[in-house]
Order: sequence, then structure tokens, then C-alpha cells
Amino acid sequence: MIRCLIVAVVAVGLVACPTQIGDRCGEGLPPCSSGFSCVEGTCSLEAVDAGQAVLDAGVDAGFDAGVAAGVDAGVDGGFDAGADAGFDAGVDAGFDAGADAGFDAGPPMQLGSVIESWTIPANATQVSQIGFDLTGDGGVDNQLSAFLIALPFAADFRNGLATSTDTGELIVLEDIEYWSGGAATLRLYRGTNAMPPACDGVADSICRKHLDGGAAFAIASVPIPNTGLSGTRSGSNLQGSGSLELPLRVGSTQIELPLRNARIESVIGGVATLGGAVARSEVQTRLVPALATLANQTVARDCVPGAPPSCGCAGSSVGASTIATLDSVHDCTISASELMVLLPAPDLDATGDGVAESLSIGIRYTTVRAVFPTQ
Ligand SMILES: [Ca+2]
Ligand SMILES: [Ca+2]
Ligand SMILES: [Ca+2]
Repeated sequence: MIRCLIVAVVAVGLVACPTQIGDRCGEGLPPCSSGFSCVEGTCSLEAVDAGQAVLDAGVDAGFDAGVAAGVDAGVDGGFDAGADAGFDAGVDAGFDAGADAGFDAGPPMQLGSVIESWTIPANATQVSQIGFDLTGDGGVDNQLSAFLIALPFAADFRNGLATSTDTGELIVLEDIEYWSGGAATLRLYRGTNAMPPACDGVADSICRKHLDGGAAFAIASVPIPNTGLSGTRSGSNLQGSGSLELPLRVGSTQIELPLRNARIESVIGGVATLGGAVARSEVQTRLVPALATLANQTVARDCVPGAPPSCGCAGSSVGASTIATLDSVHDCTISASELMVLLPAPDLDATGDGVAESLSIGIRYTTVRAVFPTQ
């Protein structure tokens, strides 16, 4: 019956159907109906079977083509729509909802890292390259670094940052939380209790034992509530914005530098570029006094106690140029107010009142994986 129906579809006008099967045919007998062949004196579906084969092939081809096209269309449509939805959702979550963990269902996944190196701009070229365009004029904004490179002892600041990172005196932990939809948050903590310890005894001149990617730490500082950068994670790339306190060390002084309108572009486990606005008043109260202390440590290193004008400094030393450049009230000591004279005017309005009150900053750091309890 099924075959009859198929034949009926193919052989338009066929009415005899299977009643012809087995009918005698041949010389002197009526011809078989359309769609039947006379085979050895009997009307047979043999020829129709051949047609059926064509039909089957057609059905198969059509079905396959349809399935393939349908599946492909479905896969493409699904993949594209999914990718777009995920990306858009992530962007929205990061920049609209901020650190709202409720956007993505379920607990976040976490990536803990520790900063293993810093790049603080060391020259005008790096000042113009490291950071972000925070003013929308197309140029990187990094006024604070421009101030730092003007200080004769700036290398002592950068070298001290590197050395204290090597020895574990400065431990900065990076805590990234991310959700399957792409939303991510980033927080920085000051760390302590490295295990293994940074240095293998007092004779270890290299240290960095805690920067091998497998060390464990404790969190030493409780960050200001509701601070951190929120944004999106795509693969190993992370972009975010927000505010945070950047743990630093200036010579022997620990400082936290508060960044507002902060931005980060990070390759997780690789290089991160961090930029933002630091209120000039915070620079004055937190950074500049620490820099003055460092300047006097540099002078103490390079100069024997002496009186102006030389202050006992070796002729070509950093101490000598520090005294020559900064000791405007010439007493062989660098004061915070003497440094403040060099501090540029604010270049960013981070409070939205139309009056600039902050200095832009841009730095880079690199991380390796680390284990620490999260807050
Ligand atoms: Ca700019
Ligand atoms: Ca002075
Ligand atoms: Ca303002």
C-alpha cells in the first residue's frame, strides 16, 4: 500500500495501482497500465522499482541537503547569536551593572595571581605609551609618570619597586572573579606570608621563590569596600573599569595610591596596563612625602654628610643631581614641599564638577598564578 501511494505520487494519473500486479500481459493482451512493465508475460512493478530507486535517491538527497542546510543554519545561527549575546551581556554586566554578581547566575570562577614585575615609565616615550586616553583627545594621559621621570632619583623608585617585589617586601595579589557570561571583576590586595618564602635565607641575593606560579599567600590588607575594577573577560583578556587602591612601595615606605576612573587591559597571567586618576591631594599626602624620604635615602647613599653647596655628594652621583635639582631651600635635605614645586597641575576631572583635581597615571605589571583565600 505504501509503495502504491508512492507510485501514485510519482506516476501522475496512475489509477490501476497494484491491481495490475500479476496481470497477464503480452502478445494479444491489453498493455500494462502506466507505471507497470510487462515482464515475462506479467505486469510487474520492476520498472517502477527503478523509479522508486530514483525517488528514494531524490528523497535521500533532499533530506540530506535539508538536514545539512538545516543543521548548518541552526549551528551558525545558534553560534553567532550565542556569541553575540554572551559578549554583549558581558560588556553590559561589566560597565553597566558593575560588580553586580547577580547578573550571572551561580558562583564566579576565580583566578588568583601575584604581581611579579612592574613597568613604571622611565622616559618620555614610555610616558606617552603606557596608560590610557582618559580625556578622549587621542593621547595617553600619564601626568604623574611625567612628574616621576623628572626626578633625578626616579630610577631608585623603580629599582626599589623591583627589589621589594623580588624579596617579598611588596606583595600585591590580583584577584579576578569571572562568570560564564563574560562578566569579570578585578581587585588588588596587599599580600603577606608567602609560602614558600621569597628568599631562601639571608644569603639569597635573587629571592623570587614566591614568584614561581605556585606560591600561597595571605591577604594583608582589607580593601576599601565596593572598590575594584569590573568589566569583561574574553579568553585570557580582561578589560575593566572602576576604582581601587594600588598597593605600592616607595623606597622603604608602603603607600596605597587611590585610583578613580581606573581602567585596566590585562592578559591574565601576562601583562596588565593599569591607568586612572589620582587626586592631586592624595599625591601630596601619600606619594610625595614617601618620595621625599626616598630622595634623602638616595642622598645619604651617595653623599657623605656635608654642607652646601656640595653637601658632600660625589660629583656625578644621583645624590648630587638630586641636591642640585631639588634642594631649593639649600639645606642638603629634600622636603616634600620642595618636591611639590615640580608636581604638575591636575589634568583630569574625576569628580565630574568640571574642575580638574586629579593627575593621570599609567603603569604596567605582570603576574604569575598564586593561591590565596578570597575576601
Ligand atoms: Ca588624553
Ligand atoms: Ca631643602
Ligand atoms: Ca573635579
